[in-house]
Amino acid sequence: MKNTDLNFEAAAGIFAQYGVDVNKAMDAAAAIPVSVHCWQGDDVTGFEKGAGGADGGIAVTGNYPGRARTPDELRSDFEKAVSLTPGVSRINLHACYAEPVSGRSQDRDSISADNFRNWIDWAQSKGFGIDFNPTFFGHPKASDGCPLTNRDPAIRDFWIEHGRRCREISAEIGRLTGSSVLDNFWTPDGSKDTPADKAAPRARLADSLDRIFSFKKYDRSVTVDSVESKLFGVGCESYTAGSHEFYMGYALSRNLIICLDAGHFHPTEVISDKISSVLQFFPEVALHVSRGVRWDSDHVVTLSDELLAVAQEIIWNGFSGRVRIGLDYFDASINRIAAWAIGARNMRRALLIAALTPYQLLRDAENSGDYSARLALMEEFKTLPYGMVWDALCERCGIPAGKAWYDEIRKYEHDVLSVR
Ligand code: RNT
Ligand code: ZN
Repeated sequence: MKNTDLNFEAAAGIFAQYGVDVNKAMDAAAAIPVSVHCWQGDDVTGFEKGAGGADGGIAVTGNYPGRARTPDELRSDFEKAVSLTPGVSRINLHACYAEPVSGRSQDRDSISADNFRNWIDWAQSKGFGIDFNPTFFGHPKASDGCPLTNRDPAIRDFWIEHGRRCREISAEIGRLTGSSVLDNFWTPDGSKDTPADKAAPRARLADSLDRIFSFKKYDRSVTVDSVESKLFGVGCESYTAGSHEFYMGYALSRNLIICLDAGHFHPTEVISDKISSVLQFFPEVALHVSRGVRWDSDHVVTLSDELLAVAQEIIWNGFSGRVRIGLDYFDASINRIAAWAIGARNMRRALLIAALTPYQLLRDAENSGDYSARLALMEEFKTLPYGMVWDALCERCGIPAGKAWYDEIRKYEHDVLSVR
């Protein structure tokens, strides 16, 4: 037997002593869809003429060589990253990744599913479900960072039409793929300095959103709209119209769902703790799994306590069917495909660790009021041989165990990225 098989047998025996079926845990962790964002591969640039780029409070730093410059390059890079990530992946598209139809680019208020035909055909041929996002930034009509709260009704109308079109596109993709599309709305609307009026922009935001969401209703099995709150961003440090309270109230009253981004709260606040709260009142919740370092910096997701806590909340509570997991980070200071794969692998690794943890024993201790045992077991379980099972999961998915996956990144960098 090879080493990884021996390790797996040994690990399976240890988990079995705690009543954990390793194979069941692997299957459960691998089956949960993780929506991988397309925008790590090209620094949130997109492919429109005369528009593009991260602004409105988000920023990509770094200039590592090899950025994807075309849709085909981005698709090929995405495939590479996902091929090194075990489990079911989806692709999360942004409207700014529209492609021209018959050589003509459409502005954001006139795009349709036709602009995503290549993405849809490609995703279907690879078996990726698709999620979608309107793009309310990186555009001349959003240069003041206030698309949906703008005082100019013509600017608002433009973006309302964009939002409506993105909902139509999401519904069309959902119908074509047979897989429900999460259509996530994040808008930068806010202010660098202290506003004299915080209420009026929020009233305009609610009105703009109402005009977008009342326009048509779609079945949940086709598409679901989510709204993503935020506390602050670069250049909008003092105020964000779409705060958490705004969107909790908005989504509940309009029958939408909310999206919790790990970088969008006060730095000591964690999204893991919010999942079981919002799921008391919403049928589903969406996540943007990210990593803020001092600010909403969207660093690559690492295997942190918070990532493990997110995975535990999903798996230990049986919430996997109610949480739409998405990734949201962008780092251009390292190999972008490595960044993509490191974060996506960590999300999956955290799900596997959560599924392997003998949490029933923790809950038994808790339910019998034995908090000493609960703490003792929690600490013991932190060092169970999860890595050996992870290696086995990678091998079952055709990915080399251990650090050997990284050789593929090196090879791709040499063969493909370095000649761009
Ligand atoms: C911005 C939000 C948003 C974006 C993407 C590109 O702070 O997190 O989700 O990162 O839409
Ligand atoms: Zn986000």
